[in-house]
Amino acid sequence: MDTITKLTDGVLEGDRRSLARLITLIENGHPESSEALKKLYPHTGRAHVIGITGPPGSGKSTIINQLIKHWRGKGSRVGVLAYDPSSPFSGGAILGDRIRMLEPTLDRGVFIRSMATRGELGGITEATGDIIRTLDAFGMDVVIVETVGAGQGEVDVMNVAHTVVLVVVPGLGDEIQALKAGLMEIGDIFVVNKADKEDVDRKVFEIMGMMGRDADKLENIHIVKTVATKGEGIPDLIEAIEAHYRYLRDNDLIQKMEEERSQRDMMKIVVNKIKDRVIANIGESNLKRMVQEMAQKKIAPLEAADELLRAMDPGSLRKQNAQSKSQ
Ligand SMILES: Nc1nc2c(ncn2[C@@H]2O[C@H](COP(=O)(O)OP(=O)(O)OP(=O)(O)O)[C@@H](O)[C@H]2O)c(=O)[nH]1
Ligand SMILES: [Mg+2]
Repeated sequence: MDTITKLTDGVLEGDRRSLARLITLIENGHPESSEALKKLYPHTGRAHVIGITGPPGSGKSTIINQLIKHWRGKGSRVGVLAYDPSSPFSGGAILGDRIRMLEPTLDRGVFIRSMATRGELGGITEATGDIIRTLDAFGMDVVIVETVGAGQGEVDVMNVAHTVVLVVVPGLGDEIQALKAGLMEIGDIFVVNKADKEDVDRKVFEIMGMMGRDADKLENIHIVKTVATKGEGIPDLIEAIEAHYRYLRDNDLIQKMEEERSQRDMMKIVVNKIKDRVIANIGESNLKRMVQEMAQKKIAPLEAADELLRAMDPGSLRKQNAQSKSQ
């Protein structure tokens, strides 16, 4: 307990080692990490959370390095949470520039954490929201979450990010299917990266086509062409991200998102707590018996669940007791 208090205080005081250790505890689902999160909560709500998603190798980490470089140049503090097995982060350095690769350890305004993806598609886990809040409480102005766009993951990134940037590259036919299957709806900003390759404009038109819009409405859609390795188009991307954040703030949408997020978080905790109580109430051996009976088809899961919940409800317990007494 002592350690948790120390770690929490450390995070609020801006101590990076405390931050790193607390994130590990949260990631591992350490029971005491919820104490820390409770204490950090009033200090959250300041950071702009940006999700960057897209197919493997599309250049997400390279783009993030450029974004870090820009925001650090303006004095903003940046936290990155990357579900990114290849993890080529250099903290704003251009790839290949070996000296600048040392930057993240020297620059106290950047904190990059690569996470094991543990097989979840896209990588967003139960702990992601809590880790973002921890980075927020630490004092990050921007928190970036990188996820591999493969399956359900990009949809989940919406639940944790204010602004979602979808990165695609020219000439990848198979990803079009994925885009059609709902991916397009989640992006607030579309980046066509590797614009130094052929077929860039075709890609842009494809995206517009999928969005059902005309070429002359291009300015209304946030589609940005970038060559991340050279930093080309990055100022446009930054402008699009900042404009999106302004739009959210000016229309009270941040507050609305926070409300939805809080409700979702709370309900998840309620469900887990009820589950724990139900199990504690019935006891492991009774639970095992019920499970066996369900497997033998003597009782349906719905009946078993009702029975468990009835046993939990003090009102019905009282009724049962009264009935058995009067008999
Ligand atoms: N030609 C070209 N190559 C690029 C560009 N942006 C990134 N790359 C290269 O593409 C490769 C993948 O870039 P990453 O930034 O690691 O891509 P990623 O999306 O983070 O990859 P994963 O995290 O593994 O999914 C690297 O070799 C980059 O140097 C670009 O604009 N043009
Ligand atoms: Mg990456």
